[in-house]
Amino acid sequence: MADFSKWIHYQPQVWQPSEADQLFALLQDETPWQQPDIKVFGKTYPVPRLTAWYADAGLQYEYSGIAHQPLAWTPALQAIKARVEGQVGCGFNSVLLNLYRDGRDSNGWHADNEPELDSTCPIASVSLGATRRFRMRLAGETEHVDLAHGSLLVMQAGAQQQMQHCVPKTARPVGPRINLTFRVVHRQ
Ligand SMILES: O=C(O)CCC(=O)C(=O)O
Ligand SMILES: [Mn+2]
Repeated sequence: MADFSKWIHYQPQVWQPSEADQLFALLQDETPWQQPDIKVFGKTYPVPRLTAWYADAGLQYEYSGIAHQPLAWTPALQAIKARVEGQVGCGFNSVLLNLYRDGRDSNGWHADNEPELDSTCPIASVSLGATRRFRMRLAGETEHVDLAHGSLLVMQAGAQQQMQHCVPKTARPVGPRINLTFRVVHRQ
């Protein structure tokens, strides 16, 4: 049996529902959401969700064949980052935000294994808003966690070299969801 518990750790309520409600509303409102293009087998498509990337000044991050320039940390994101760092016990220098507007928005199977990501650090994923299913595959087996409002999912150091994950579309009517994945990006 594939040992998913070696690679992921889920805490359902790191933010109380009222705090999580406030953070969701603030981030939905103040984030300069974009819909960048993704390259898949040489063809370009808009990503099926909205995104924003924040990081320490001077960092660069290229994913899906596109170089991204970071936005500057906001007080709300700094506060979320501080709580995540307290839970995880390591420091992060960037966060990628995703807004899944409804069940048609999704994130396809992938691993966050780009060379600019420090694979000796975990990736910490905060969920706000509608619960969405997070699927993982490891050694030919799949598993899932339903990521709740105010939860924290930690993918341990090295997980991206072992397993893939995705957030599939759903036909079930679901409201919007914001996800924040805190990462460590190498300085160039
Ligand atoms: O929305 C999620 O829970 C996952 C997001 C993700 O995997 C990513 O942005 O790399
Ligand atoms: Mn990911």
